[in-house]
This record gives sequence, C-alpha cells and structure tokens, in this order.
Amino acid sequence: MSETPKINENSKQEQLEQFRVDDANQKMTTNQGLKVSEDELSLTAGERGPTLMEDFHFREKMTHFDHERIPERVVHARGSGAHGVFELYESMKPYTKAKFLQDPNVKTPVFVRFSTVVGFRGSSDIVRDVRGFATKFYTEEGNYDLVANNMPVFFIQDGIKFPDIVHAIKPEPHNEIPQATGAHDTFWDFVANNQESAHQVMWLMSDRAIPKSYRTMQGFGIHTFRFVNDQGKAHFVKFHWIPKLGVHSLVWDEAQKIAGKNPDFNRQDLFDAIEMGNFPEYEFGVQIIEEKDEFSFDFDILDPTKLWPEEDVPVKIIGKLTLNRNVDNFFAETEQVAFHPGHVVPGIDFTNDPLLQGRLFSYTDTQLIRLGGPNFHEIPINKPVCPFHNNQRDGYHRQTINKGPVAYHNNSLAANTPSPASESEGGFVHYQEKVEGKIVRSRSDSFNDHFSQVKLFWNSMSPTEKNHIISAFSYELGHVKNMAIRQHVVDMYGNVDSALATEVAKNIGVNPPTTEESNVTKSSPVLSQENTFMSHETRKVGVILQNGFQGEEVKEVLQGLNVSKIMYETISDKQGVVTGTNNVELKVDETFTTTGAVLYDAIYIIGGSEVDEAFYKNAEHFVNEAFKHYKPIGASHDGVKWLEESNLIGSPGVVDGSGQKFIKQFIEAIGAHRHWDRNVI
Ligand code: HDD
Repeated sequence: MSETPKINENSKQEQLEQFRVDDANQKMTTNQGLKVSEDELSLTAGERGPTLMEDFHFREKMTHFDHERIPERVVHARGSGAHGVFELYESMKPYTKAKFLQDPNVKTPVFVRFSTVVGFRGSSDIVRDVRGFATKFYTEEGNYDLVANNMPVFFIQDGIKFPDIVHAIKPEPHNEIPQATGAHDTFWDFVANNQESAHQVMWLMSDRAIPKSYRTMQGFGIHTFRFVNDQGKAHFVKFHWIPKLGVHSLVWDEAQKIAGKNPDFNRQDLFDAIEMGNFPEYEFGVQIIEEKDEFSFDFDILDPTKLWPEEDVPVKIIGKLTLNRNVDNFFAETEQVAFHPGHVVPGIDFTNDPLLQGRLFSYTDTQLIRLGGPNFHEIPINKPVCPFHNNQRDGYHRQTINKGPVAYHNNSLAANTPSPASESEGGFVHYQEKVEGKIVRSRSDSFNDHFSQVKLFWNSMSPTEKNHIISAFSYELGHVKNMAIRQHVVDMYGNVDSALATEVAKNIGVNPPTTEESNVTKSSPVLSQENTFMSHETRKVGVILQNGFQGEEVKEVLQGLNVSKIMYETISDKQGVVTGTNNVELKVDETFTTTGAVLYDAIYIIGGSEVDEAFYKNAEHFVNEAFKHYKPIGASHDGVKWLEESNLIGSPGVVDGSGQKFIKQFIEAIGAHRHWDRNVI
C-alpha cells in the first residue's frame, strides 16, 4: 500500500524543523563532533615557528571556507525568499484535478523567491529590470512550481534564443560593464535585430521595471498552460498574482539614488514587513480559454510575447498567497531553492509554446551545475512534503538511504515495486494532444505581429506613465554609443507609435522614425498602474524633528499613523533622543547622514525650537527631494516654514496643519502613493 500524505500549511515547516540547528550556547566542535579547545591560533612548532600540517582543525575550517561559494544563477542571481501559505477561495474542480486546487479547506505550504534578472548576486535590488516571482507549492501530489515574472510577456518566442538575449543584456564580455542594466549597446543591438522583443521591452521601459516593493508587484506565469479536469477535458489557462496592496513603483531618479543608499531596499522591505507581521498577500487569478476558442483571437495564444487582454478574457480570482515567515538561513533556503516550470502535478499541463518547451530542458540542467549534482531534490528546501520513491540512486551528496538490493524496474524481488501509479491512483498522464506536422525549424505566421499589443500597452498608459516611458527609452538609448543602433530602435518603435518614437529621437540625437505606426486604437485600462488599488497601509514616513518640537501634538499625529498601520522613523541631526515640549521624548532612529528622503514613502516635517542653519538646510533637502519624487509631505508647527520658503504650500499631496483634520488629510495623501499632478521641473 502506498502512503497517503496528509498535508497542511505547517507540513513544510515541520519537515524543515528536523534540519534547523541553533549553535548558540553550544560548545564548538569540528564537523566530526570533536570538541575544539582553541579557535584563534594555528598549531605551530614553537610560539614563533611554522604552522604544522597536523592541525586538522585549521585545515577543516579553511577547506570549508575555501569551498563556501557555489555558482550563482546564470540569470535571476539576485533574489530574496520567504515562506508562506496558499489558500483556495473556490474549487477549480470543473477545470483541473490538481489536488491543491480542489478544496478551499486545504492550505498548501509555499516558498517564494523574488529576483532581479540581470544583475549579479551582489548587485542592487533597485535597477530597471524584469523581476522574478517564483513559487513552489508543496502539495500532496508533489511540488508544483510556478516560475513567473512581474510582466506578462517575454523577450523572445523560442527557448533557443535565451542564451542570446541573456548574453546581450548581461555586462559586455570584454570589460564586464555595465552591471545589472540593459542600458548598453549589446542589449539594444539585440532588441533592434530581434523585433519580437518589442512588447517586453516596452514593459521594461515602463514603471513596472522599478517596483517599489516586492509586496506591490504583480506576477504572471506568462505562458499558456493547460488545466485538465478529472474527465480529461482541458482548458487553456494563464496564471496571475495580484498584490493586495496594489501595484506601485518608484520614479527613476529616486531608484538610482536608492541603489546607492540601500541596495537591499526590496529585500529589506520584504524581510521587515514579515518580521513586523505585515504579511505580504497576493491573490491568485486565472484566465481561462476553452480549447475550441484556440484560434478566436487576433494573436496566437501560444505566443509568449502576447498577453490576453483582461477585458476580453477576465481574470478569475481563485485564491490567496500569504508570505508569513522569513528564512532562517539565506544560503540554505533562498540560494539553494531550485525551481523548474516542469515541476507540475496532475491537472496542470504544458502547451506547445516554444519558449515553455525550451524552459522545460533548461532548469534541471542549470541546477546540476549550480547545486553540484542530481540530488538537489534532497536539499531540505527542495524536498517534497509527500513521499517519493523510485530507482534513482547515488550521485554526489546522496542523503536518502534506500534499503534493499533492488534498484530497477521491472523486478520480482520487490514484487515489481516501486510501481508506476495508474491515472486513477494519481499517476501523471500527459495530456493527449493530437499533434502532426513536418519536422521543421520554422514558426507559424501567427507569431509575426510584433507591434499591435505594444500599441495596446502604450494606449493604456496615463500621460504620466507615457512620459516615464519616453524618459526611460531616452536614458537607456542615451547610453548606447552606436548611433545606428539608436536609429534602428527609434525606427522599430515607430511601428508602435510615431509620437513616442519621435520624442525619443529628439532626446537622443537621431532622426524621427520613417516607419508607419500601428493603427490599434484599443486600450486595456487594467494595464495602467493609475488604476491599481491604493492603500496607505505599511507605508513608511520619515519624521524630521529637533529638540523643542510640539510634544503632545506630534505624539497625537504619530499615534494616528500607527493606528492606520503606517510605519515611521524619526530623523534628526544627531542620534539619541529629542525632547519636545511637555518633556515628550522620542528616540531618534536615523540622522541626515544615515538615511535619505528616497528611503521613505512620505515626509512629515516638524522641526523644533533648536533648529539651526545646518539642520534647516539638511531638512530642506529632504523636503525638496520628496517633492521632486511626487511624495506626500506633511508639515506642522515650525515645519510649515519649510513649505513656505520652498513655495510648496497648496501643491498636490502637500498637507499642513495639526490635529485630527491634519492626520486624516495626511493619511489620504499617503494612500494616493504619488502626486503626479505636481509642478515638478
Ligand atoms: Fe527562466 C531562472 C522566470 C524564460 C532559463 N527564470 C528563472 C527564475 C525565474 C524565471 C523567476 C528564478 C528562479 C529562482 O528564483 O530560483 N524564465 C522565467 C520566465 C520566463 C523564463 C517567467 C519566460 C516566460 N528561463 C526562460 C527561458 C530559459 C530560462 C526561455 C531557457 C530556455 N531561468 C532559466 C535558467 C534559470 C532561470 C537558466 C537560472 C537559474 C535557475 O534557472 O534556476 O534555467
């Protein structure tokens, strides 16, 4: 009889618990368990003599250290992970037999890793790039991995081109410059010569490429997958993650400054939010198309450079992901986790999307080099919570101790076990799609329209978002040295929108496009971040104050922020404590030298009777920078003078006053995220 696993939201944590070790308050030993008597001095012949070969403790410590690094991921090297739980709102039984999508009472443990794509492992979080959003569901039928990005389309249509796009966007090979950015010649040379990239590159130039937080970022499975139900009937499906806090981004000038002030900005935000109990939440949505409608669209639904407009194919919300636990050890969990789009469960199947087909090879292959052999599934973070049995044996670092002499199939010595499971016993049976055709290296013409959906995206942007896109193209192409490449890209985007391409051309010193723009007039409002959910919750305010501030009133405002789940940090010129009227004391969290306006969602400026000229100037810089980045600014008491002297009073998102009315208005301004209607030069 095979075991029937009982899985609940704690199953993965219970499994991991066996591997967790707390070294605190223990005696130091070697890896063989021998107690160590001295850890700072090597064994030498005489106090001033040479080190001895027999110093096994030195050798073991040094050898282990020398081997501490493993190859970083060839893409998505920089990432951050967290544990969580997936809950289903309604059964998906009519569409899929996947067990974790049947019963709303089942809670599935998950591990999620967010990432940038291009930068090395130690690069900044805050770069213009696609973000990865990979989720491992530890289900009773095995691990299901949804290896997604924060944009719904991809650069290329066929996996065979992946090494090319990655070589083009990574630092140039002769001098390994520049780091974590596409703003250089080889990337744009690739784009210009591979026009299927037009759609993804447009997203890359949009605000989506500089998410404010992993908590305010969407996820998209990109490919068309299949749901298969227990009757064997299939539907095409696309997967979505939608953050409950809405989709919010940084502005480019701010992003570049954060990259210097705190390269761990997104990682820190995720970690801190979970530590504080502000668990990030994402709803899970599916778009479903019936098999009979496969050819009913003006694009090929197997083309990964196309999205399914949500107005045509609505997103059905079916569940929720909550991230509720940080890792105990970054390397053991976040670095060693191994995802693979081919890790599926019965009821979820592939399609002939040629990009997906390529991925199905690449991911296991990459883990073999990265994690050093075929047993990476035994690493605790990768281990399924359900049992696994087969005749695979040996290899580097094998952990499982398989008993008995039989490691082959068929056999009689073990009654022909482990035996394949029939479909009714939960065995995975590939969807029996009928395929026929000649063996060719060519692609259907239905993949050839590279510009209509780019125009759809452009049409859907607000004026502010369009300006950001023009600036992003101008910045990126402005870093391209080869003028022919600049021209080529401008002509390419002339196929999308001539106003866009002409504006960019003006900024980068090339000719306006000669190409004809797309005549698509349709738009998809959900694509604009201006239509996303707005919330003040878990936003972070920088509170600038000095000795002599109005004690009671400031306390009231800070309490008001707290009650509304808004975080704050106090900022002054020195660390320690600031004292206001009525002896109200506040601990100073940061100073003008340890932090920056770019690290906050809003600024609340108060001042105090002991403000001197240096304080004034530093605080002025904070206020002006926050203003320039369209952030909410609140001021009370002495703080109002900064607004007056910088002529900011009355500007959108700038609030002054005191008491409950001020608190309410300030919180509203924070909830609006950014105030784009400001006059910023
Ligand atoms: Fe990929 C990693 C997402 C296309 C080959 N990919 C990787 C990760 C994410 C994605 C989120 C990081 C996983 C983690 O956190 O460990 N990749 C995507 C998406 C794609 C995509 C959404 C298009 C729809 N990828 C893609 C193609 C290929 C690869 C076409 C190759 C044919 N991807 C890899 C890889 C990586 C990887 C080289 C590097 C590290 C790893 O797999 O584990 O195999």
